[in-house]
Amino acid sequence: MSEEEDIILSELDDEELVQQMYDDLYDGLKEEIEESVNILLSRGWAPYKILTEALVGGMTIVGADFRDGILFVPEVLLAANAMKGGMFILKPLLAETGAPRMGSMVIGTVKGDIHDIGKNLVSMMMEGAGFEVVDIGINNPVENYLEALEEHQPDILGMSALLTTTMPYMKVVIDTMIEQGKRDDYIVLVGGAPLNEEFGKAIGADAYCRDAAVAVETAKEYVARKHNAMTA
Ligand code: B12
Repeated sequence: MSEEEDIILSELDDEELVQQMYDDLYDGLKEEIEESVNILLSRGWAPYKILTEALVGGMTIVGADFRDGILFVPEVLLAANAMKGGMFILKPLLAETGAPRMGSMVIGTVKGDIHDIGKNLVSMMMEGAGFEVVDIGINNPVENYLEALEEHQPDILGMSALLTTTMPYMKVVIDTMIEQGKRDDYIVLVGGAPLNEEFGKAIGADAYCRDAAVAVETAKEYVARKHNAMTA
C-alpha cells in the first residue's frame, strides 16, 4: 500500500485538505474529491469558497500542466470529471440562497468547443443568484442559440469558448442576431479563458466576464438597466 492510500481525509486540517484536493483533482480521483467537499461543508465552509478555493484552484494547476505538456487529454478529462463530482454536490447548495428571481439566461458553449466546466460554473452561480438558466450544452451552432432564444425569451444570452479557434464563432452568432433584427432584444455576455474585454467589444457583445462572480454582477447590472429603460 502506498503512502497516498493511507491518508485519512477527515484527519487533515483545512489547509492540508485543500492541498490534498489539488492532488486528488490532478489525479482525477472523483470519490476523494466528493468526500473532501463534504468534509469542508461539514466544517462550515461556504459552498462558494469550496468552489473557488479548492476546485477552481485545483483546476488552475491542471490547466498549467496541460499547457506545458505535462498532462494530456485523458488525464485532464479525469480531472474534469472529478471536478464535476464536487460541483454536483455544491450545485443545490449554491442555488439555495433564496435570492429573488432576477431574470433569465440561455447559455451554451459555441460550435467546435466541448469545454463546459466554466459554463457550468457560471450557470450554477447565476442560479444561486436568482436567475433562471437554460443550459443548451456544448458545441452549439448558431441555429441552437436562435432556437433557444425564441423558445425561452431570456433577458441574457451567454456564450462560452475556451479555444482561440472557436471564440470567433461568437461573432457569427451575434452577426446573425443583427441580421435578423434580434440583437437588441438580449443582453449578450461572453466568457472563457482566451477572451478579453477588447474581444468582447470587437464582436459586439455587451460585456466580457472574466469569471462566474463577475458574470453574476454584470448580469444583475445589465438586467436592472434594461428594466429601468423599459419603465422609463
Ligand atoms: C479541462 C480542459 C479540457 C477538457 C474539457 C473537459 C470539460 N468537460 O470541459 C478536455 C480534456 C476535454 C479538453 C479538450 C481540449 N482542450 Co482543453 N483545457 C482544459 C483546461 C485544462 C481547463 C478548462 C477549465 O475547465 N477551466 C476551469 C473553468 C472554471 O474556467 P473557465 O473555463 O475559464 O471558465 C471561467 C471563465 O472563463 C468564465 N466563463 C467561462 N465561460 C463563460 C461564459 C459566460 C457567458 C460568462 C459570462 C463567463 C464565462 O467563468 C468561468 C468560471 O469562473 C484548459 C486550460 C485553461 N487554462 O483554461 C484547457 C485548454 C482550454 N484546452 C486547450 C486545448 C488545446 C484543448 C484540445 C484542442 C486538446 C486536444 N489536443 O485535443 C481539446 C479541444 C476539444 C474541443 N473541441 O473543445 C487549450 C486551448 C488553447 C487555445 N489557445 O486555444 C487550453 C487553454 C490548454 C492549453 N494551454 O493548451 N480540455
